[in-house]
Amino acid sequence: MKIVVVTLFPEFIEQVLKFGVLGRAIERGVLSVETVNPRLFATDVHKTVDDRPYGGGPGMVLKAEPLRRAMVDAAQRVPAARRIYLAADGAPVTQRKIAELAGMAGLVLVAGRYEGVDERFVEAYTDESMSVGDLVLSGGELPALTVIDAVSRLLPGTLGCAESAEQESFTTGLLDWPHYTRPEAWEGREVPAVLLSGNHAAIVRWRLKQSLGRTWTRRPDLLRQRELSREERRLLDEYQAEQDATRYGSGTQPLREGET
Ligand code: 9WO
Repeated sequence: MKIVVVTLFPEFIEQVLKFGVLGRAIERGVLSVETVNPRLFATDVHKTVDDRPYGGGPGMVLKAEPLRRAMVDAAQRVPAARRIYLAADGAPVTQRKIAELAGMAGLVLVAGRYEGVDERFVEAYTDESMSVGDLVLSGGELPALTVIDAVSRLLPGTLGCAESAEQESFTTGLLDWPHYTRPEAWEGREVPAVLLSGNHAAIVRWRLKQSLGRTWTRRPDLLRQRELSREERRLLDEYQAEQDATRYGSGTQPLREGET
């Protein structure tokens, strides 16, 4: 798969591509990532890519023409690519969306800067806008790298079978289970005994229960989107009952202000 990033800071993108899973995917030829800098397509002597916003207000806006020329160049490098603008007000990116993108021939990711880009470019030269979270950053490069990283993990050949993406959070529709490694005791905290038992079936069951419980506690919205099997429902009931017992049975209910 080829991804081209339209960015004023190519080095920003290129540095991150050297590391970890992303670097390995590129080394293995599973993924290629290129950058196109709109500044190279600015026609004036000062290489101007931004200008003041019509209607006044703070900040500057990226001009449509240098972006258009950069997009034309990018599209020639990866024909039939999905063209995505990374914006705080874009559609939220989900793992399901990432899986859809991973099945495409190529992507062009546009990373904005300043206060944004001329809307006419977004309308005419991108297919969709995407957000990686309800937050405003200094630019679209980190969101673009987030999308690239998540997509790369789903490309065949990136992860070994041991690192399979199937069991990852969100891929199962649930949050991940807790992880532990040596030593068995650390600062008075023990590794759950089941993980030391060697009983694989019990370990699988415990992990599923923890994933269900964590999703219920931290992201009930995800749980509402997911059908539970009879066994999953039973495990979650067990988890919830244990939580209640911990909360009310052992007298460790934290004192609220003013209580004695
Ligand atoms: C800059 C600015 C300066 C003065 C007054 C208001 C301002 N708003 C912004 C602004 O929102 N800049 C954005 C920076 C313009 C588009 C690229 N930038 C960006 C993308 N920030 N955060 C994202 C982003 C993208 C995807 N998912 C989450 C956040």
